[in-house]
Amino acid sequence: MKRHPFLLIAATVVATLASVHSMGCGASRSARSLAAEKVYVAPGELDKYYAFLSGGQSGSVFVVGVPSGRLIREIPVFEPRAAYGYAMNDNDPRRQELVATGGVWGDTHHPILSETNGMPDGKYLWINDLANGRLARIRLDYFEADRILKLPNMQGAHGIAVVSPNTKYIVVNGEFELPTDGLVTNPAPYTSVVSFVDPDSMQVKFQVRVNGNIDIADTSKDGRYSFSTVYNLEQGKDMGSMIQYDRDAVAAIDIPAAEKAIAVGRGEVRNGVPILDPESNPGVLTLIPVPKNPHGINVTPDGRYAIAAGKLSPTVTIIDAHTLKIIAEPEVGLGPLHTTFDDRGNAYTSLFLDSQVVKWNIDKAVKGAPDYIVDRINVHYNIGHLQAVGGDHMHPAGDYLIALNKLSKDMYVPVGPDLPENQEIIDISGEKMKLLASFPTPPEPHDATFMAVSVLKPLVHQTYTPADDAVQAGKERVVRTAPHAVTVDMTLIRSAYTPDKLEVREGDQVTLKITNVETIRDMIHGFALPDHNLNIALAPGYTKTITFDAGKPGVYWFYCTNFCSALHLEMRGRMLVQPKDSTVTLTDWHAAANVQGQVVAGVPSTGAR
Ligand code: K7E
Ligand code: CUA
Ligand code: CA
Repeated sequence: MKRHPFLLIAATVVATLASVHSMGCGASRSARSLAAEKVYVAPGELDKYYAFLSGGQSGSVFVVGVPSGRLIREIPVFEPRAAYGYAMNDNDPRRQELVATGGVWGDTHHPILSETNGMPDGKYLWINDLANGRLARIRLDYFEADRILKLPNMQGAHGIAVVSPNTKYIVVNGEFELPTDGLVTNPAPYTSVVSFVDPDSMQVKFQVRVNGNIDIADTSKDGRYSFSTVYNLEQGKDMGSMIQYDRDAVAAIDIPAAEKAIAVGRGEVRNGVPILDPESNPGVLTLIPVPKNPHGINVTPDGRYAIAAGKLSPTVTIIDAHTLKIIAEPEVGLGPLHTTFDDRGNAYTSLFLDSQVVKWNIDKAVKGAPDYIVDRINVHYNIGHLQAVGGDHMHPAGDYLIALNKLSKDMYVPVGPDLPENQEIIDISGEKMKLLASFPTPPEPHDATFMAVSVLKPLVHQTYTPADDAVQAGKERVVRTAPHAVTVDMTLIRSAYTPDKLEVREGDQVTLKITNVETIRDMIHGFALPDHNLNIALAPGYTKTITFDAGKPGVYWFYCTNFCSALHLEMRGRMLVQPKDSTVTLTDWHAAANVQGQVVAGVPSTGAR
């Protein structure tokens, strides 16, 4: 049979295409399923690690499961939130302090975990607020911030680090320099301080003055030194003058030497905190020269080296963490920002300009061997921090690494002019790095740290222990305590408010104390009040107190915001606000009386005022 030449060509092309197609797709499909298998966590199964990611300008901390990349919880810290918000309680003095020290918003960059023997012990997580110079502590048994500290004598709390191996202090770097006496008119060069904060009392024990903006922090594994990168040794007040010198520094503070000087009263007390001036206290501060405007500083898990990232220089500087001598300055690529580690002597450095993670062998780099670069992998796109599981602790796991990328470009469906940030999970268990999966986050995680789920699982609480002043079931009441003040003690349990009716008058200040008296885990109830800027939620055992203005006359339904039972929609109650000049008699409300169906004697109208 004679074949038409065109058909023959067409058939060949189709066959070729088919074979190419099936080959390409087959190969990528098996690579994909291999990758998928490493990050797939079946429904009902648990992740192996928590990753705590800073939330940047969101002011929060994101808790992500690894390897799945699932967002498990957002911990609101410098951010008001109905449930779990920091001190979301009007009569909590921490609330007023928060507002007075910069407001309820913040810019979180560096999550760090409390350590015992150089490993996370599951007690606390700290996070900085760069914007307002604050440090927050999160209790990991509740996943809630319990203390926020405003740091005196400094502005811009940037790098923070736990003093290893047993969390002696939290080191906080003051990034933005200030006049030493705090006076605007002082013409002297501005300086800054590194703060040493007690982890339990959350008090600043002492500060050490350092010239030049102090950026990122880490500590030696033996508790001896804190290391901070300094990018403005010039003490310039504008960008041009901050990049004059060829070399800036890593500031190494000898912690025992500083403690000794403080103990003999060598600190100058300012705002209640002693500040050590290194010039009159030799031995406290060593400045190690590194290429200009460095960024990250990371100590190797074995405690031998501190590695400073060049940022403007394509190198990292390897410093001996005991002698403080520079050992080597290997080239790694363009825009090195941060470094993390595996359990096999390798370092992984993020390259912002190259959009890569570079893996390099520390011993080889130290010895000057030419083949110290092990591997490079592209990330998407423009990575800032990176963290390997345990890379910031003494025993890294060497399995997963998260790349925290600033730009996602076309990785996700478009969501307006701004796109989510892109975090990528990379398998570092082999010689070559393998990109496994990516997940988006709201802007903007700067850094991450990991903890094994097995450490925290037995420590996490199921319910709150009720506070001493919790409202008890049967003791609910509505009482007029002053001519224009009403106190309400309320309880919540599936699925009702007690009391479910509040009578007040225009111009009243209402102080509402609510306790969720549920005793089973996870049974949250909400209390949202229309047109009163009031939206709170309470976990079992929790009590919150809110004071608010009764507002305009009318009927307002408060309702539960958390689906709690088949009668969740019916979980509602009324606040009746009578006009100022109303002659209606308001009634006090008492639980016991209510149960007996008696009317409690009315309180006279306060219309005449
Ligand atoms: Cu590099 Cu604030 Cu840690 Cu951002 S900082 S990237
Ligand atoms: Cu309580 Cu819904
Ligand atoms: Ca500089």
